[in-house]
Parts: sequence; C-alpha cells; structure tokens
Amino acid sequence: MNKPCIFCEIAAGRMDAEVIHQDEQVVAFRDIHPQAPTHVLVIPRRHIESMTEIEAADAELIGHMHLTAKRLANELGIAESGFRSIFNFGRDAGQTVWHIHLHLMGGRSMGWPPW
Ligand code: IU
Repeated sequence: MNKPCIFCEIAAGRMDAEVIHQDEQVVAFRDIHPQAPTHVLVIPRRHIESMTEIEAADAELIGHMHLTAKRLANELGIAESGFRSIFNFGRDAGQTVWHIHLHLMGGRSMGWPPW
C-alpha cells in the first residue's frame, strides 16, 4: 500500500501541524524546519503533486493560494519589510514533499539567487 501523503494528512487534521489558517480550499501551517523567522506553507486541500498536474481549471485555486499568502504576510507582520513566496517543483528545484505547497518566508533579509 502507498504511504499516505503527509500534507493530505495535515489538511485532514489527522497529523499534527501548527495550523494558522484554513478554509474550504487551503490550509496554512508553520514549516517544521523554518528557514526564516516566519516560514509558513500554504497547501491546497486537494492532492496535487506538482506543477505538471496543474490545469486551467485550477487557476482560481492557485490564485487563492497566493492571496492567502499575501493575507498571512500582512497578519504575521512581514508584508512591509518584504517576503518570499516560493513554489519548488521537481527534483532540481528541491521539492521533497509531493503535494504542492507555497512557501511564505520573511522576517530576515534574503539573497538572490536562492541556491
Ligand atoms: P519542499 O519545497 O518540498 O522542499 O519543501 C517541503 C517543506 O515541507 C520543507 O520546508 C519541510 O520542512 C516542510 N515539512 C513540514 O513542514 N512538515 C512536514 O511534516 C514535512 C515537511 I515531511
């Protein structure tokens, strides 16, 4: 049997996470290995593995993920100084969890490019 997707488990409330926002479409929780003082993941409730699976019908959902990140950036106090919102898709980008997630990171100065 395939292992259950960890982020599906978090979205369903079957696995612990520090959830800071949820609605019908998305769940946002604090990353367990934060790479910045504020590091939150916004995930869709529906299991989507990667960018390659996104379709035109998902445009509203992907937009909602970004709007949620923007709203949380305001609420968490990182909007004014600046923040990153990042998707990692595939091996070369460093994707490790195969359920799409938008990283919202802020609270420190960041360099570019991100190695
Ligand atoms: P990536 O873009 O797939 O590399 O990011 C996966 C992130 O998920 C990474 O920052 C992990 O620390 C984070 N994470 C988590 O917050 N909770 C978990 O149970 C697992 C991974 I597994």
